Amino acid sequence: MKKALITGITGQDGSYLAEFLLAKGYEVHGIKRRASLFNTERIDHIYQDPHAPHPMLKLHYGDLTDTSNLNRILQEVQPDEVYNLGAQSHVAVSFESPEYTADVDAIGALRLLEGIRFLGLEKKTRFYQASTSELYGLVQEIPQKESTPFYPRSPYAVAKLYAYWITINYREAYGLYACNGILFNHESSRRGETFVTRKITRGLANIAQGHEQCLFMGNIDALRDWGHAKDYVEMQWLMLQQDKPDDFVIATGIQCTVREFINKAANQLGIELSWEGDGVNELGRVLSITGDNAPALNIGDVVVKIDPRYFRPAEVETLLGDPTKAKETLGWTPKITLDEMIEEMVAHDLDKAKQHVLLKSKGFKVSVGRE
Ligand code: NDP
Ligand code: GDR
Repeated sequence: MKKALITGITGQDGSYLAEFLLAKGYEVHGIKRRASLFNTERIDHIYQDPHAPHPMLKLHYGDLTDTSNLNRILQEVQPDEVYNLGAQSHVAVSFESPEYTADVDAIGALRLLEGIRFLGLEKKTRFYQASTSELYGLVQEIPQKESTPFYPRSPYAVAKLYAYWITINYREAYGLYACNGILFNHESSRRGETFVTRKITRGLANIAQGHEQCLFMGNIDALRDWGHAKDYVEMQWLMLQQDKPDDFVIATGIQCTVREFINKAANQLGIELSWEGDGVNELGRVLSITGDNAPALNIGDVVVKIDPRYFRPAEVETLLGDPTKAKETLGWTPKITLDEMIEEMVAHDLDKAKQHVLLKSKGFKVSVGRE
């Protein structure tokens, strides 16, 4: 039986990967952070009682900023595979907390690699690093592939650049089986609420049901290549099952703007939007409504506005990946389309919004969360 250690198991990808590995018969260990509130919502459905005879999912308290803690967990678990998914993963937040982001996202990767080496696990333990399309930043070539030069545009991307190269360095210097997955944006109904796709599906569902009035957005002309997280974690595993370690771009090869994403999500709710103004003073207004998912809205209501607060000090305008190498070498292809993913996300958030309506109607207090 193989053992896997996942950092970031409580995050979007960590939860899907843990599910995937458990289904493959792995003993899965995950590092969770101590928080003042429970933070295991995404993995509650696969939680196993530690008092049970042979739990296949085990959680350890830890933090990527804590070297001795990571070394102790590595020593205890002796993992066959380490998936380093833990990160301060929000690009905009990295401009507010650049030093912390560097500590977790750059030096965190080093701590794990050095731990593997220090404990003499370099022949046993395979290492996956969650690299990112943000490395391409100010784009030098479209579409972006493994050989496209990097030009990071945020403290997050610069930190991830260090993690990318230190992973390659440990592979070359110490013969470690270590890989970078250069993943383009991937989403799901488990996506954090402040990333743009989830902000849109959740915001529009809440507006349609009367919990919020308006969606305040930043640069809606940004172009992204969006896939589904469930498809992408399979590739993370595949990368560690090859004869030799390598780095791969994982993407759909299709891009659209944030504005198009908003239109598609609105359409799922039966709402058609019209747009007025330019990218800075733009408004999204309700043009038509069909079906009964938007009882709180009327024709002509403004549901999207631009708020300069959400513009970034340096933006990544366009990302489009070329996943040819992953398709040819790993036999990987994404299965879930953008439209199917948006349908899933909107259905999930509409369901939540309707639950809130019900709770409110019975006099219960409902917290919608604040960005
Ligand atoms: P999430 O933000 O959903 O999850 C991040 C995880 O990292 C959470 O479990 C979080 O814990 C944990 N974490 C944060 N800080 C620390 C820390 N100091 N020590 C230990 N753990 C920490 O990210 P995703 O699941 O979307 O992404 C997974 C990885 O892939 C990240 O490294 C991200 O940068 C990278 N990536 C993501 C892409 C995407 O589109 N989703 C694309 C390319 C790369 P907690 O739950 O307590 O906050
Ligand atoms: P990104 O994802 O920065 O690509 O990083 P995000 O969803 O935050 O932004 C995508 C694009 O949308 C624009 N945008 C907004 N973004 C947010 N969050 N909120 C807004 O209101 C808003 N309005 C417009 C952004 O400017 C940007 O252009 C994600 C993360 O998961 C990283 O960890 C990962 O490495 C990359 O994807 C690939």
